Amino acid sequence: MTKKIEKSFSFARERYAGLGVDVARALKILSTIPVSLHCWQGDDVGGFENFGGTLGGGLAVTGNHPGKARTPDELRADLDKALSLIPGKHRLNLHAFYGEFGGKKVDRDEIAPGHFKNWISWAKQNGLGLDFNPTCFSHPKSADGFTLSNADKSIRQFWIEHCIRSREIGAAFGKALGKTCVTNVWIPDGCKDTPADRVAPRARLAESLDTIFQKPISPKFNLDAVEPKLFGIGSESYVVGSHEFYLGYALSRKKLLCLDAGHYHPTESIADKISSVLQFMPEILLHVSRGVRWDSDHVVILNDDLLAIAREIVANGFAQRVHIGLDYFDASINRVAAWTIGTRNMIRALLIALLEPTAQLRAAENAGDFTTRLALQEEIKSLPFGAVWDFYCAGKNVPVGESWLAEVKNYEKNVLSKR
Ligand code: RNT
Ligand code: ZN
Repeated sequence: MTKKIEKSFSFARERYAGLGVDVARALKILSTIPVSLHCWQGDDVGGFENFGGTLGGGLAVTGNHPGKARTPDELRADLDKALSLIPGKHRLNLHAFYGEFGGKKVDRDEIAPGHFKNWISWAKQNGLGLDFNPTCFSHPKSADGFTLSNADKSIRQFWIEHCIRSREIGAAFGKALGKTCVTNVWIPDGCKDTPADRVAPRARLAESLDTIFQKPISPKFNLDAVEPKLFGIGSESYVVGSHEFYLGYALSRKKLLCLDAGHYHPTESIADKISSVLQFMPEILLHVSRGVRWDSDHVVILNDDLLAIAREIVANGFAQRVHIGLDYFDASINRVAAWTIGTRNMIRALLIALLEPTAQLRAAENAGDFTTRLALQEEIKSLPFGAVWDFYCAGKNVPVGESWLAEVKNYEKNVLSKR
C-alpha cells in the first residue's frame, strides 16, 4: 500500500463520515459479498464436450480475439489470472458442458459429479464456491428449438434427465465445498414466428420442471433457480419460459427466480424488480449483464443500470438473499480482461452502494423533503469513492486502478498468444 493511496483514503473516509457513512464498515461488508464469475466468458460458450457441437439456443458470441481457452486447464489458468486481479473471494459458475469427459462421448443425460472432480478440487484450493447450470442448448436434441417443452416425449425425457443430474452435481458441489450451490435452469425454447399454440409448450414445461425438482435436495447444498427471457435470436415471437411463467413457477414451487439484466425490454431495469419479488420469495439469483440493442450479453460496465442493481441490494440489506452472478460473453476483446472489467465493476458498484448515505436520503424522504433527497442523490455522485476503491484493492493485494491491464497484456503475450 503506498502512502498516496492511504492519504487519499483518509481524506475520503473523513468526507464520508461527514455524511454519516462508516467507510470501514462498508469495506467489511463488501468483502463478504461474493460474485459468481461465469466460466463461459473464457471460451465463447464452447464447453468441453467431444462431439463438435456449435453454439445454439440463440446465443451468439461475436469476435475472434486470439487465445481462447481450449481445455479445462487453460480455462482454469485464465480464471486464476482474472481472479488475481479481482479483490475479494468469489465463486465460479459452471455450465454442464464444461465437464471433463476424458476424450469420451458422454451425453448430457449421462453427466455425473465425477466429471467435475477437477473443478471441485480447483475450487477447494482457491477457496471458491461453485454454481451450476444444465446446458440445454448446442446439442442435436435442442436443434428444433424445444427442450423441456418439446412435444416429443423422448426428447423431453432426455432433457429432464440432464436437469436431474445437474441438480445432483450442484448438490455434490455444495457438499464438497461447504458452500451452497445455485443451479440455474435456462432453456432456449421458443419460436421465431407466431405459434398457433402458446399453451401446450408451457404446460409441458411446467410438468417437466416438476419432474426435475421432485427429489428433495437439502437447501444447504443446492438451491434451484429458473431464468425467464423476453426474446432471443430465433425465438423473437414466443419464449416458453417467459417472465410471468417463471415468476409464477418460482413462487408456487418455492424456487429462486433468476433475473437476467439483458432479458427485458430495453428500458426495463431489473433493479426495480428486486424489492418486488423479494416481498414474496426468500431468495433470488441475478445474471448481471448488459443489453445493447439486440444483444443481451455485453460486458458489464459501471452504468446507471448496474449502480441501481447494486444499490437495491445494499440499501435494503438484501445481500444474503440475492445471489449475484454475471452473464455476458465477448470474444472481441481479451477474455481475461472481459472477466476482470465486468467483475471489478460489479464489486465497485456494490462499494458505491455501500457508501451511500442511505439514512439521510430516507430521512429526507420520510420528511417529505424531496428537494433534499434529489440534491443529495446528485451530490453523492461526485464523492471520492475512487480513493476507497483503490484502498480496498490495495488491501486485498490486487492491482490498483488500471495497473491490472499490464498484467493481462503480459499474460496475453506470454500465454494466450502462444495457443
Ligand atoms: C441466455 C441466458 C443464459 C445463458 C447462459 C449461458 O439468454 O441468459 O443464462 O446466457 O446459460
Ligand atoms: Zn442469463
